[in-house]
Amino acid sequence: SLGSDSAKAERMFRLMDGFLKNDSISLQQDILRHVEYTVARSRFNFDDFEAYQALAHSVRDRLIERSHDTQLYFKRKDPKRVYFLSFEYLMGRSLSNSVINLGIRDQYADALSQLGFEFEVLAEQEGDAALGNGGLARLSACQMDSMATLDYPAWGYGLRYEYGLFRQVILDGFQHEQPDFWLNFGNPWETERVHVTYPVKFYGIVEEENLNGEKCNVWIPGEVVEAVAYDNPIPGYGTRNTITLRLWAGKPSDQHDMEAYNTGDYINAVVCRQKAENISSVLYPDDRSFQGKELRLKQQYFFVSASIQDIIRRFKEAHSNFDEFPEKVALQLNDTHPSLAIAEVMRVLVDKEHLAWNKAWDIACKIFSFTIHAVIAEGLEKIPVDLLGSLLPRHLQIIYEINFKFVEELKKRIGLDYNRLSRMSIIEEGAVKSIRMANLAIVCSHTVNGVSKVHSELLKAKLFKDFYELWPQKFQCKTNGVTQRRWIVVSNPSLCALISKWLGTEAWIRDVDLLTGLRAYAADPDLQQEWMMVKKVNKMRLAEYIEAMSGVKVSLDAMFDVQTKRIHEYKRQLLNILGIIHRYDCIKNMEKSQRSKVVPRVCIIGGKAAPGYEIAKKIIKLCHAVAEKINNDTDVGDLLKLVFIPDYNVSVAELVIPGADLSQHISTAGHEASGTGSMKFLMNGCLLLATEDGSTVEIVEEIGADNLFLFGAKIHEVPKLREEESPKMPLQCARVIRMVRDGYFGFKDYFESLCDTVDGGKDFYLLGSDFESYLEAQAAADKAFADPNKWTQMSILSTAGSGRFSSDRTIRDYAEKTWGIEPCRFPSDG
Ligand code: GP0
Repeated sequence: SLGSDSAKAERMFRLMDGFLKNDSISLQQDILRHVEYTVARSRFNFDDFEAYQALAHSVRDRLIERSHDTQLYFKRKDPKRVYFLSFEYLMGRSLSNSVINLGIRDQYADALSQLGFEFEVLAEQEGDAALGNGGLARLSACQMDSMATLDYPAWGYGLRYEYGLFRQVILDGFQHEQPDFWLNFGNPWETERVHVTYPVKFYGIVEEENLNGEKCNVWIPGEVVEAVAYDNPIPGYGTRNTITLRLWAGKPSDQHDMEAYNTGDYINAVVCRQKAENISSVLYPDDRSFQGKELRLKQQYFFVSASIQDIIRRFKEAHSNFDEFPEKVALQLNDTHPSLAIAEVMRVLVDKEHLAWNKAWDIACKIFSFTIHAVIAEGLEKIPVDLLGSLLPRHLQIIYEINFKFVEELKKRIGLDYNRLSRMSIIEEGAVKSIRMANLAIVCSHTVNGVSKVHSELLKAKLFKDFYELWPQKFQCKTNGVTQRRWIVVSNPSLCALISKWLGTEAWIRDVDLLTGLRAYAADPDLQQEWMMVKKVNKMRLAEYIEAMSGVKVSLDAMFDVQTKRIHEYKRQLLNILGIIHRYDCIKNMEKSQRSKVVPRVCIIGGKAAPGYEIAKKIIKLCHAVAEKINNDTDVGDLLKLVFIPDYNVSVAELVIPGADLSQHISTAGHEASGTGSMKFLMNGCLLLATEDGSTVEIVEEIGADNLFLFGAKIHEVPKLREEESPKMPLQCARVIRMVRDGYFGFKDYFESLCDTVDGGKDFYLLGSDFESYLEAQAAADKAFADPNKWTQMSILSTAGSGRFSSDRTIRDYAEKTWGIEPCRFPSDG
């Protein structure tokens, strides 16, 4: 009975002595308890890594308490929830971020120092969770932090890859990929939910059956794999709310094997079981290029099916009528990767819940929204019909049905314009008949958005013009943002303290618009002095790392000029390197007396190339070849250094970004959907040298064109420039390419095809055309750097103007204008 239940609960609560305490003695006891009983080392004999593990487990206990409170509260209030479906998350490390968001970092630091440990040193023991490729994946991580902090009733769903993004190792200047088996020493942040498992089915056939006189389709699958939930707590800052990132892992299903065991094929059955685990084993390392591979499709469906089953189960716990589904559930598709969810929701509603097609479709259209990250058609996923048909026969039928009804409707609206009809169709006829996943997502979603103003406009004017004309009200813009908790508070503690001191409050950590308050002091010599000191400290950290990494000693007086991001032709790391060669060449040819005028530079480049992307790999090699030449030229000395930082990832970024003076975001205009790296640099008071692409356009609006260095062709000029008969090739550009071709940096033959991309008659990314303008922007940056006060003022204004690029702003916008959800805050701040 209820009485005894509550008595039982009360007794348990008393036994547990309430919640965990955060005073220094309790924290020390907790850490030691975990050393002894979790890590199973003697309390008196453990190393830094074991201390980190115990520390992490003690933090995890506190996260679990809060996430239980949060979930119970959500359950009680039953608000509309948003489910964020993303195939990739780049979480990086969790320790510092967690204790900061929990508000107990200093307590932990004290407790540890009394045990003879340093918090910072232990935090360095943690490896990165790198379950994603680049911008899209880190964006998901930033947005989770904002959803938690802003108290939204949100869940993240994804895949628990056993191998994250490959580790980049450089040998002789060439990139090699090493597997990232990140779970090797266990992952203290996750909780395996052995009871939260769902069967996910593949292959087989569809049969028509009679159900109470009505025809219905029954899918008889050929393979079943079990999805198991792993929950990762995401604590908000300045709130008790702690939400969940639920990642699915593949486990063999018992249902599946019965037959084999009975027929005596024991060995084969066990081997088969192992295959199931492969589904979630490895992340595809290709950034913005889709792979029509069966395993990839299996991963997508596995993730989608488990998530939808989980969402529907939670809904059904409190509701019995699917009419209420759209009032309680919003589903966000982070790019096309999870868009099979549309077909899956339809399948469940029609085949399992026996709703009429139109009713089910009506519900589906009210719950889905879709974010596009791609810029060009080639970046959009297409799944061969044959592949989908064999793996998911019922889903293929459903997609055909959706398309049939859509095209019928479309004919009524636009007439028999066959060109347009075939462009808009979800099915692409052609050599390989395939499903256009973006079209499927647009047809079903109530809201479709780009990730910066210019990107959203491009979607309407080019990529999805036909759809925009049909449904203008669906199209929105949600400019990306990054979280200041990770990118200032965690990664740049000195700057964090300085900002709070001058603003007289820490409130900007939750309310980022307050950063504009720094504008009033931008010209204040005292702030400038302190600001320079902070930059110096961060440059020192970075310089130490560079020396340890590459043996190159760099001067702290030099301008630290950084370009770190995935290697892509459109991001034009090659333009940067050619510019560096030009600078080197200029210094070499300069009268000795002139050299004192040169602003010394440390050029830093970092980023991974997709393993199969040959040109990108050649860019990495060229960077090393040029660095070898320059760094060993005593004649140039500290005037110019070039370093490649290997294995760029979230934790390396936390070190690099605060130490940068200048950062480059130099994509060919019209190619970067948004760019989110630039926002992190901006927050850290780093000046940008950039093209007018993606979100840079909005950064200019916010901080003013005279506080950054802009150059290059504008978006609307690019198509014309590409049409020109013979591409522009200024002398300086031709000269540096000649140096590469002549073997000045060695590897003559190997670099040939790379040079061809610029002077081979096409120059698709317009390096030649933008070259002079790039050099001018670089010269302007040199000039500004020579005036430290001016530079520092620009730096302060950069941080002051970065508030608009917080993911808090982005998420609030999604919540209000797309998802229709409201904060649901646990009523306590204890
Ligand atoms: C875009 F299409 N992005 C894709 C993709 O497949 N992967 C990916 O990381 C990136 C964009 O390139 C971006 O411009 C954008 O800001 C980011 O997605 C998040 O929207 C890189 O910063």
